[in-house]
Amino acid sequence: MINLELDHTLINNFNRDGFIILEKFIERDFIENVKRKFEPLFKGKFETGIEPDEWNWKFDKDPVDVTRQICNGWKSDNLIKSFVCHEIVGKACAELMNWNGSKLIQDNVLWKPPGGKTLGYHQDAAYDDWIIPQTMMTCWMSLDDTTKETGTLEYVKGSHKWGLQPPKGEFHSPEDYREQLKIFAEKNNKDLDIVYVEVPAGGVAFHHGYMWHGSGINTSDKHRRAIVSHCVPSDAKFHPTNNGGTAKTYKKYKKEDSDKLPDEFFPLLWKRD
Ligand SMILES: O=C(O)CCC(=O)C(=O)O
Repeated sequence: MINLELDHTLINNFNRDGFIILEKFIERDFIENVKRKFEPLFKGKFETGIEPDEWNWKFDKDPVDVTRQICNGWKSDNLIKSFVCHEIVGKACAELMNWNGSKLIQDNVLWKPPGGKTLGYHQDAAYDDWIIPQTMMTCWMSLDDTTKETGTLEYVKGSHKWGLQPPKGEFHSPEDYREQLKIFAEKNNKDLDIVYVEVPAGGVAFHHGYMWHGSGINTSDKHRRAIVSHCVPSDAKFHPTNNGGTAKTYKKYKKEDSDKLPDEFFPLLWKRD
């Protein structure tokens, strides 16, 4: 992974727009190896013998034209782990958000085949009301060249300053993937400045947990794959009572006598000292 020096310009751009996009992050040599992991993973062949926490698409079972997603592939595959849990990812997330450190709250292994359907617009932090503070920072690493036609990730510039809304609408394959965004924008009188993340394979985008984002249909004849790290501050804690969003899947890792996020389930990626 290419070391990332965050200068003032990048940090200022992040604060202004809610995201930064860089063309080079994963070295070309590694990309094919990571992509080769996708098929066995979605076929349920897990190198470590551990199932991921979410696995929403199975070969020969589910429709071919949807976006395939695994959450916490790091538990099942060591190469995926070496990227999504990399300290460079944790450091960049912490520095952009001005945190003292970062933990991985969840990863995604995403595969949008040709014709693959949409992912609805959402804000990542909306799904983690079960932690304090309710925040998030995402590092999205692309394994393929992306363009608007491949149904790439898209952002609404500056929308990280619009506050946090509870999650609404379909996440997987909604007919109109911008529906919730449009409802919110109309109600709150917001203009939409949409930016498509168009990067070569190995490129990266970092976004704030309040950023409105989603992705359209892959109308190209190319596969689009990405691995994603969703981070929270290293000192984040379980919320005592909130159980919304993804709590059903992840709050089970809370130990009875502690409100800390255990390192064995939420790995520490980087800490300031
Ligand atoms: O790659 C995509 O289409 C969406 C990714 C996403 O929602 C995220 O990384 O938070």
